[in-house]
Amino acid sequence: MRFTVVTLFPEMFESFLGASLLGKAREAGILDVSFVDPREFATDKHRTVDDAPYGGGHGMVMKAPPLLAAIERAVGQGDAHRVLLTPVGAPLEQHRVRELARHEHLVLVCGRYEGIDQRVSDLAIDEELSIGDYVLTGGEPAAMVVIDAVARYVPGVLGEAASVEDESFSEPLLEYPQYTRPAEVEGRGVPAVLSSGNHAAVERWRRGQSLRRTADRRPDLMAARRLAPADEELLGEAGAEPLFRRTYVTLLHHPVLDPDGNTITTSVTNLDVHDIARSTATYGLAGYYLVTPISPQREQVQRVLENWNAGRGRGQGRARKPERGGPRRFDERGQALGTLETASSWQEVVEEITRRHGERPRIVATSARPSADAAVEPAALRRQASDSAAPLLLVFGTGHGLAAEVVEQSDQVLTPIWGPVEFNHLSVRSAVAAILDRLFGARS
Ligand code: 4FD
Repeated sequence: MRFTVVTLFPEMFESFLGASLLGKAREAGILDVSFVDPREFATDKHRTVDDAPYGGGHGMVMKAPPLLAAIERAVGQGDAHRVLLTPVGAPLEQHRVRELARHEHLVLVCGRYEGIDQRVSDLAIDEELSIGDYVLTGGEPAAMVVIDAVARYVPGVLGEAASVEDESFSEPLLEYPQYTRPAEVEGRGVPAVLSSGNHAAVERWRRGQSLRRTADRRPDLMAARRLAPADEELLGEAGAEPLFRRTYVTLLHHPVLDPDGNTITTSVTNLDVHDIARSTATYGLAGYYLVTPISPQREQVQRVLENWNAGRGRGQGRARKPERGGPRRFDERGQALGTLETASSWQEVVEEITRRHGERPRIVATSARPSADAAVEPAALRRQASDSAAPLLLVFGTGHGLAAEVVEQSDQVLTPIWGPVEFNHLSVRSAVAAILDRLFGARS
């Protein structure tokens, strides 16, 4: 495998390429890395490679002619895949790395200054890549990342050929924790199963840990692959429940606000009963509590529940065309409603969850308006809540949102959902779905 790096600073690569596995691979002739410096192709006596941007503004832009000439030299006679490292490129992910490794010759172009003339990319680049959402003073560290990640796929670079795919992101599961001697470090030991000599038990433990880490830290990956029944069992053995299994949604019809900011009680609507139950079931949550102090409305919801549970709605009765998929639809609806319970106050919900888990839930209020106090982003909430074993209660308000007393008694407030415009009037059903998807959904 051959890399040619177009850079003003080839010396930056020296220690990186000399050390460890890459150094050995170069010595063995498995990897070839060479450099072309665009300054060699500058034509004026000062060897200028940058200039002020057309249209004005601060900073300097890399000129096209020396860079184009350098890329042409880097490509040479044969075929090469030309990559520009830039913050506006496509995110580099393992599957892209695997594809890059299929090319015999990669030309990696490193920019400096505030960027490069767009025509370089238009005329002489096959693909723009970014190693992440941050800006570097130059593309060189990004090129090193590409070389390192791609080289792992070159046969002979890693010790055993088998170990390339056997790691994080190949199967979309995070790696399990590793331990080596000594047996005790500052009072912390090693999980006993790893010293048991029972190979099958070790494999089970490792897979359970991988699943658990993925469920907690990267629920987006978990949602993308979904849990097989065997994985469910392993996850159960791997300690505390993953966050989604100890997360509850509650929908309050009291105390909530009217448009003038008065505290009121709203009426239960059928759509909120069914649609939110379907959302909580879709993301595998522990429960959905519908709260209203109006007992006839709780009883009405209970009757709906009993209907489904007693089977009148589950495969017979009101299905218009039961012969065409009716029963299955009813079963799924019944399964969704299985997560639903009613309560007369939100304090009752907190008490019930506390009873079930032996621990008070972390209470997180939601609001469509920016809160005065620091609000927590969904990703930060997921990290914090995953780190503790406590259950999580997400509180949603009907009407014009939760009364101040609910927000005050919550541990945190979640940041509002925004699109790119000022209009912000999601139904509570849509807000629940959007927030659950941010916390527990797959990313495309
Ligand atoms: N996130 C990355 C790559 C390069 C870079 C540069 C245009 C700036 C971050 C072309 C603008 C190159 C990355 C150099 N910063 N800086 O992959």
